[in-house]
Amino acid sequence: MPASVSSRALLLVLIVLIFGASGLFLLSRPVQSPQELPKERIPETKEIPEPEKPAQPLPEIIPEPLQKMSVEVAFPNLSFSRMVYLTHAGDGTDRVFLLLQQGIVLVFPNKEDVSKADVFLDITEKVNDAGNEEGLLGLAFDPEYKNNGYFYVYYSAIPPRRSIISRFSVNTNDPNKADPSSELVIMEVAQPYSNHNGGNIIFGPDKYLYIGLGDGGSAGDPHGHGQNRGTLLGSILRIDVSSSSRQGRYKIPSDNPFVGVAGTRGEIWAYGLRNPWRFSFDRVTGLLWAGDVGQDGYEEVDIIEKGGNYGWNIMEGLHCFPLLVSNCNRTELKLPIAEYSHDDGCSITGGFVYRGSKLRFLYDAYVYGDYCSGKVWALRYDGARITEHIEIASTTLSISSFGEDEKGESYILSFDGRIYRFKPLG
Ligand SMILES: [Ca+2]
Repeated sequence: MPASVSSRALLLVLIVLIFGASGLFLLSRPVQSPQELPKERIPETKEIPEPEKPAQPLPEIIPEPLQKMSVEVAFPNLSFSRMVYLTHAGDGTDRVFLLLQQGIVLVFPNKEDVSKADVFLDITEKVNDAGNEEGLLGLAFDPEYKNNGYFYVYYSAIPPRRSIISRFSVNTNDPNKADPSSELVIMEVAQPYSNHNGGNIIFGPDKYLYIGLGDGGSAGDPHGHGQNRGTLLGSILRIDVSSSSRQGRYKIPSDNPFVGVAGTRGEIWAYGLRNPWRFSFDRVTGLLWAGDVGQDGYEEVDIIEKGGNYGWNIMEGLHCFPLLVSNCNRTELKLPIAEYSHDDGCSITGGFVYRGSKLRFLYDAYVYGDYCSGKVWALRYDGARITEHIEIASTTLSISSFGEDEKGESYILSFDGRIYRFKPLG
């Protein structure tokens, strides 16, 4: 009967389609399962953090397994000393903005063969970069930059020794020039020592400005700033600069965790940090990822949550501090999602969750590296646990920072004076 023959044929086609497809699917499955990864690189996840506000819905993209890569120079005609950050204005122009520690912001078009960069801002006269960790350290463009021309910088100054967060404006006649006379100081924070200045500033998906401050420096946090919520040091702050003026330089969002709590500073979003050197929001999930620099033995990756105590100086990574101490009170502490020992480096440089389009096998992965060893790792996190985690590149670079362009492509800044990007092997 024609009807029955046609149903059987249809069934056969369906079977071939289903099994054929799943066969292909099996072939394209990741070769490396999480069980095969080194155990010490997959610490237990203690808690599932709630993102503050997802930036956009999760796209339906199945990332390819993480792969080893090499690096190559991204802009062969450009070279600058002590580059410490790379970012974009978020205004649709796809320009690259580059920070030089001495106090200069450069701007150039995002083209591989670009031959020169323009000076966007030069505040070297204001900046103290005498210490290795001092200088112009942070740059963030206002979420409304396209309309208001505001951007923010973080720099070190003397005397007295302090960190300054300021707003500047773009020159209304030239988009590649800022107006150096437009400075509005938003915040000043006294610094007892030259090291552990933090220096990262970024806007969250909530349009508030997040500011990273180290513990004030020296070694071992001699003044206990990390655990002291009465000081801004050793913390990531969250402030509202949307109506900043000479009268009211910033506001404290009313939903900050310690607003109204006696003996605390309302600006604090999270604390117990030693020197958060680079943190970033995942463009898709809204999670805040940080690299927190360790002291004697361990470097850590944290997912920063509202009100979280990240442990310093009770703990260094997943270990009691000092490291000879075998017991410490871990109650209420947020432990790192990952750590590595000083066998693999000496100072973490936190990066980004890769959301670009050029490297499918890196999509959805948090990338971080080490300043001393030049190693770069990537991990994937499903909201509850790490599902993949490998060393993706072994370089000879002194990685001062990672950077991200407007399209979400990643860059590596090295103190050899070059800007690098990842290059697939083979
Ligand atoms: Ca910690």
